[in-house]
Amino acid sequence: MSLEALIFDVDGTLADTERDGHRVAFNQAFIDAGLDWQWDVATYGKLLAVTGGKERMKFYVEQFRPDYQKPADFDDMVVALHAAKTEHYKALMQEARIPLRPGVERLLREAREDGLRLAIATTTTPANVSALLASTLGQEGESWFEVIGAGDIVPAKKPAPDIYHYVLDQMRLDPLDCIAFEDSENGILSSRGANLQTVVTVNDYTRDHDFTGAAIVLDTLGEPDRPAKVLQDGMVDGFSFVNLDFLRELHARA
Ligand code: XBP
Ligand code: MG
Repeated sequence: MSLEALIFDVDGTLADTERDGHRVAFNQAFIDAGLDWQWDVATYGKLLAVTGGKERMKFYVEQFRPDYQKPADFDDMVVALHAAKTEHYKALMQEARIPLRPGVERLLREAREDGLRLAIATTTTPANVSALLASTLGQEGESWFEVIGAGDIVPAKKPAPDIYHYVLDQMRLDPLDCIAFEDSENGILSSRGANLQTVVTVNDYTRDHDFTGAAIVLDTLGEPDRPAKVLQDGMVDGFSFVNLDFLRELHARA
C-alpha cells in the first residue's frame, strides 16, 4: 500500500469560505429577492448542520421560520435563490478576499512535484470550486485536480460517502491508497464512510465537532514558520507541519 492520492474537501478545508463567502452570498441573494432572511454568523453555524445550499435554505425555513408562508413554487424559488447566491459567491471570489488556509498551497505544490494524484470531494457547486481555485491558485489551479466531485453530481450529499465513492471510482483508486482532508463532522462521516484515512483541520465553526475516526485533528496544516497544533491523536514525531513525509508516515500506520 503506497500513498497515491490526496482528496480534499473545499469549504472550511482549502479555505474558510463559509462565514465570509457562502453566508454573505446567501444574504445578498435574500436581499435581491426582497426576503427578510438574514443569516448572522451564529445562525449560519447552526445551518451548517445541513450540507448543500438548497438543502440549507429549506432547513432554515423549516426550523427557523415557521411564520414563513411557502409559495406553491417554493422548490423553484429555492433553485432561483441558489443560482443568484452562486453568482454573488463567484463575484466575492473574484475580489479574491478569501485566501487558502495555512499550508494548503505548499502541500498541493509538494504533492504535484512528487507525482501524487489530487482530487476534490465537496458538496458545494462546481462553479464555486472553480472560482475559489482561480482566485487563489490562478487560472491553472483547477487543472491541478484530476477529478472534481462537486455539488449535485451525487444525489446524497455529505455526510453520505457518495461523493468520495464517486471520486474514487472516477480515479479507479482504492481508498486505502488515499488520504482525505476534511474540516467538519459531516465531512469526516462522509470520508470515513468511504473508508478513507482522514486528516482534519478545524475552523471556528467546527472546532467542537466529533472527529471520531480521524487519523489526526490539527488546527491547520501548518507552515515551516507556523507549526500546526495537534488537537486530537496521531502526532508524527519530528514534524511541526504537514508535508508529504508526514502524510506517508501517517499512512504507513493505518
Ligand atoms: C460545503 C457546504 C456547501 C456550501 C454551500 O460543503 O456545505 O453547502 O456551504 O455550497 P464542503 P452551495 O465542506 O463539503 O465543501 O450553496 O454551492 O451548495
Ligand atoms: Mg468542509
